[in-house]
Amino acid sequence: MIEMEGTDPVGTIARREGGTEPDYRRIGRRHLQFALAMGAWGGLDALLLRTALIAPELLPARTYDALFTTHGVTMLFLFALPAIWGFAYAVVPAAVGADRLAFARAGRLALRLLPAAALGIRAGAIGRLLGLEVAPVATGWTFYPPLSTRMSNPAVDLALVGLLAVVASTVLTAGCLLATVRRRRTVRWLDLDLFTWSVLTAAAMAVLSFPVLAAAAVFLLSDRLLATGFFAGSTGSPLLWQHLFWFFAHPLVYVLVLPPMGIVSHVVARFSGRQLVGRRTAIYATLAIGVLSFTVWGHHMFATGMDPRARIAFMYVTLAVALPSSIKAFGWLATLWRGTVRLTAPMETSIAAIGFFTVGGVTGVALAAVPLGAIYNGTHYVVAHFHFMLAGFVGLAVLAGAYYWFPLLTGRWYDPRLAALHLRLTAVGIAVAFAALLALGLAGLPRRAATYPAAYAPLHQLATVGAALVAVGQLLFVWNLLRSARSGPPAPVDPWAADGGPRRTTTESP
Ligand code: HEM
Ligand SMILES: [Cu+2]
Repeated sequence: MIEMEGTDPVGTIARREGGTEPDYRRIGRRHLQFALAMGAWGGLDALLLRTALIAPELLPARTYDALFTTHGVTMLFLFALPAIWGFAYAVVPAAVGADRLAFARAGRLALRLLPAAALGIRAGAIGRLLGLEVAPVATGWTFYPPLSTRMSNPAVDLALVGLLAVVASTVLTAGCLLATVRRRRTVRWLDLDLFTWSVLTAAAMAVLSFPVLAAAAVFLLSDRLLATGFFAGSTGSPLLWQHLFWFFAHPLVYVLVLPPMGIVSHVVARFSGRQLVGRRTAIYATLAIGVLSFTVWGHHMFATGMDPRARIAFMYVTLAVALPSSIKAFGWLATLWRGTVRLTAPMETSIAAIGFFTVGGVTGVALAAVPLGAIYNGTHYVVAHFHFMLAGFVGLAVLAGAYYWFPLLTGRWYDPRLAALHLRLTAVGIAVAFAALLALGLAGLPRRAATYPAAYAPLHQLATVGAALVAVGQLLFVWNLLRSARSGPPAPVDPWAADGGPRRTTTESP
């Protein structure tokens, strides 16, 4: 039996022994490299969007629509999701005491499907780069009919096929991870660490929700190519798409949020020098979030004229999800409270992530209230809310994971001063960019629009400054990692032992 106290179950990634790398580690590392490249591409989209918003003459409005579509789809499916699965592959098998993956073939196939997914999803842009005249996908990441059934360009079909590849890859990965824990686990269930629990919950949710996206995408493709009438025509129901889509997409949000919660839980406990306060409760809260997320999809549809009684029901279950989520946040704060805090790069990043989680949560609860949600759903308020969660919390937690596991994966240290600067630029940039959008939304400015009345210009300019800070920060991050992977100082086997941590100066002797 593994004794949890004092040891670090997820801080023991197997090292490369004599040049051979375990399958799970390699698949994880490749997922992470893919996510990094795609995050850069989706980030470039975001920069172009922000530029277009302060200099509308640079880009046609139609291009704005295309950019927010590919930005959203890329960030969610090609950056955040692969990054999370990447950490899961690299870390979970060792954390549960398994020496290899069950169904390793599924894992390898999942990895191979990712480039195919990227090709499909980004076919419009790739076609353009090759000089082809393809009209881009400009449906928004939600692909709502009738827009998505009427847009006749093949880029939409290819993007849907790309989404099918994402579904296949995700379901294979989820199955592979679940089977590995189920079959090869040597640690008792309740002794499993919180990161592993959150990955297991996310994997189970993915298995139950992603196939619904696959079905919806196949129906949509068939409406587009075979003129069937699921969502289009006199028999079709655009609302059916919304139900199917959000039945999938709300759980998706928690598939993206739970493992980052696990990373933050782990990092906060590790660098507070103690166990997470309320560890057991946090495990149950994770499972509760997983179950409840399947009941709340209607809160994305308050504005569709649904039966008011249904709206109220969706409102209450949504508010109920806030409870286990706040349990998590209070657990982190209580752990920090009397802990012996060590402000390493992953710790600082996690603390910033907790801050954004709080803002994202509070702005979200306000949206769950039917009257407010109905008003603000179509404004920049929503963009600010979900970016506080996705960029502020998920994004920063992924960075915290990168800073935590980098020395374990590469055996080398990064430069901690550059990391500190990177974190500050990123956190300040995100706060500025999305506080400005929150204000724009409260002033009633609709989202998904390239043009707006001149009075809103100063806040839009401020948001672009914030985005630029984030961009500069990420350049530092990538440079730091690339350089350190080659020539960083060697890291010990347990890099985060109490007396460890990267040295601030290279001349200091241990
Ligand atoms: C700090 C970096 C980021 C900036 C500056 C940024 C900027 C933007 C902008 C300007 C929009 C269009 C808003 C509109 O007109 O409605 C947008 C939409 C979106 N973003 Fe981001 N974003 C960032 C990071 C992220 C991340 C990390 C994710 C996900 C993990 C993400 C997911 C989305 C989604 C899903 C949409 C909605 C697309 C749609 O309406 O179809 N973003 N973002
Ligand atoms: Cu939702």
